[in-house]
Amino acid sequence: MGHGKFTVNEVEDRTGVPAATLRQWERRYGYPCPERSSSGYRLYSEDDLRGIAVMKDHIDDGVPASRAAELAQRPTPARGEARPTDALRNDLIHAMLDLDEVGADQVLGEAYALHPIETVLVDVIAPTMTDLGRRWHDGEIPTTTEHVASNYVHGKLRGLLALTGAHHANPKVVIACAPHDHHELGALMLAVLLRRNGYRVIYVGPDTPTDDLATLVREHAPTALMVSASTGDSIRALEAGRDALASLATPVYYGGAAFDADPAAADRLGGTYLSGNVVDAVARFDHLVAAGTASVDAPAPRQDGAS
Ligand code: B12
Repeated sequence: MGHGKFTVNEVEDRTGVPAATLRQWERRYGYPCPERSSSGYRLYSEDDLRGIAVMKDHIDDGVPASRAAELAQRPTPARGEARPTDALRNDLIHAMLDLDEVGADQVLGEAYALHPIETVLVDVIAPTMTDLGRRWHDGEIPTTTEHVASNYVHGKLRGLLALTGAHHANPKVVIACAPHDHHELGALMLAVLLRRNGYRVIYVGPDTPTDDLATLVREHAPTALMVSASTGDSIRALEAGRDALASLATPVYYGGAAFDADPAAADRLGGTYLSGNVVDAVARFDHLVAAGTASVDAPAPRQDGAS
């Protein structure tokens, strides 16, 4: 809004964007769309000036001009005002529907700047994937869109995991997905959050045979084994290999969408169901470790930070 008072040449002087480019943007992207004087000259407002500067910055950063034009037209949040997570999630979903990784990076950048990582994982990224999964299931989006989004999120979570580094002296936790289960994003979130809480994480990853997992756990004697399962088939695969994990001295915790739908399956497997979302699950696990009940053996004392 605001009254137009700058001619195209004045805008060029102030923003460094050539007059010809401004007219081209207007023609192609409908932005900026200045008022016209009675004789037909373009008159840009203060808001236009701000928006043009924003659009130029985005383009300089490699954002496609059409997307930059959209971003330039958004109302700027007041300083220090955190946009709520549902708005960020909506933006992330739309960036993914557009296969726009640059746009997604911007949303996540804003999210990390304004909210704790825990909140970003559980309230922005996880529900984005669930929403895309629903759209895929309903035939609204092709498999390729879901794949682009999964791979994008996978890369981001791997990056976070690498950034959180490995700890050496703290209690060790092994994390793996059920046999044949390629749904890895929840397990990665769990790994990131446990590391942030000071645990040493051995991240095994997707599709892990139970016999091999049991061997690894016997050799490394972690404080806990955590297993993620996303489908009913995965629970059946775990049940088929029940003895390998049920006979371990190490306590086994089960989680993931399949256990959220059928928590009793964890009991049938001789393990413990850890509550639904990863943040609550890690908090509960912390509590068990502090109380000395997470492991049959007394856990190593907790130390804060890396050693
Ligand atoms: C991404 C995705 C994939 C990707 C996974 C990529 C990857 N690298 O992880 C790929 C393409 C591989 C895939 C494949 C398939 N998928 Co899929 N997929 C999904 C999708 C869209 C999102 C899953 C996801 O990442 N969610 C985000 C994570 C963060 O959330 P979450 O898993 O719920 O985990 C949360 C908690 O449970 C917790 N958590 C997770 N693990 C653990 C573990 C512990 C110990 C704890 C404490 C907590 C915890 O943390 C998370 C955050 O709080 C879902 C849709 C949906 N509704 O979820 C379908 C979905 C899970 N897939 C489904 C299906 C059917 C398949 C396929 C069979 C499709 C096919 N026909 O090929 C294959 C099976 C492949 C296999 N053998 O595993 C179905 C499962 C139905 C069912 N209940 O059996 C779903 C629900 C889609 C649907 N509506 O039909 N999929």
